[in-house]
Amino acid sequence: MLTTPQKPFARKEVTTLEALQKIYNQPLFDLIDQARRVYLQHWKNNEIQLCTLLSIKTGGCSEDCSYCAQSARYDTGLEKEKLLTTAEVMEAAQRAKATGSTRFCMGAAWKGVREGTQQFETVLQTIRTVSTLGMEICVTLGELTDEAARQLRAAGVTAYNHNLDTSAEFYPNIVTTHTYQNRLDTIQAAQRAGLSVCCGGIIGMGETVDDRLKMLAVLAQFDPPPESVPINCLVPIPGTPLEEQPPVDVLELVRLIATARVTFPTAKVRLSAGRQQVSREGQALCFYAGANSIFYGNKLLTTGNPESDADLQLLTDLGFTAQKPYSDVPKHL
Ligand code: SAM
Ligand code: DTB
Ligand code: SF4
Repeated sequence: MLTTPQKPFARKEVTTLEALQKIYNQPLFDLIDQARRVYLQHWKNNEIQLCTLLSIKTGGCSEDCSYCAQSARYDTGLEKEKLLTTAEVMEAAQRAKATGSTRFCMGAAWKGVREGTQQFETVLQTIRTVSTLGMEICVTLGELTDEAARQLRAAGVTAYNHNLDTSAEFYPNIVTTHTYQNRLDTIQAAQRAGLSVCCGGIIGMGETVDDRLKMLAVLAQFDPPPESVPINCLVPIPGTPLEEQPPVDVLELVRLIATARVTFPTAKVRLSAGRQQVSREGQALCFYAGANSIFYGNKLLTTGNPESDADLQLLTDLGFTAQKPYSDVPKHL
């Protein structure tokens, strides 16, 4: 059974675990057909959103997330970097725009942020500056207060990324320094401030398929639903407790993407971390199953991503073009 979070989000059409299992467990091509039909109802054909990531504050994080290169608890060999200046971030954002990126996502290895601190003021200034470039702006800074969320929105943030990562039941196997409920509280603070939410998870951490579906069931309770749902495949980081995890089976990835597309017809479903391990053909199947966004640029936060040229070639070969910024901002905004 799905455990209901303490403060459930109040969306009426709640999708149950049982309903999701039924969708997920269809013969693969029936599932893909269903997802494709949903996709075609809501999306202009053949556009993929290109999002570029930048780590604006790297490493030294207090949290113990077992998958993360940036936790101070594990010896991952990562070099810590302090918060980048507005000028440094702007330079990277301009490069991203020049290579065709349509969304710029800034990540910081913090447990959370609080209004009124010097570091948060710098981040706000950076957001205001980068937003002049006309790309969509996403930030992922950890836990938020209501006031910090309001200030982010006023500065020009399009979406706040804060992932649930897995089911409530499996989460304590992965993280002990904060709770699933803490994650939900931050997402609610972002939503109360009127920010769109980018929220998804990681597969390949040793969880079951039911854990993945339970995560989708919790996301389906958000009101409004997430604007984007990133599906990351674990990038195993040497030195972390998950360093030896075997790679995810691509067909399981395709099934989850298709199930996410059926559950969230108007969301960007993002084929996120781990694409270096997925062949061009595997990625093509993910797009056919409903993925319509990728991280673009040769680096994620701290690990590698396919080269931009290879991605552009893949998009060309499939007949895709880049989605324009703000071309589909959901109606509720
Ligand atoms: N500190 C913030 C937080 O925890 O929300 C923001 C940064 S954190 C790196 C953002 C997300 O990146 C995580 O929630 C997780 O989904 C994803 N991520 C981090 N390390 C990963 C890895 N090794 N493989 C796949 N996804 C990863
Ligand atoms: C998300 O869901 N995936 C991105 C973004 N949101 C911040 C991060 C992926 C990180 C992969 C591991 C790394 O590069 O450190
Ligand atoms: Fe990594 Fe974010 Fe966890 Fe810190 S809170 S260890 S940056 S995932």
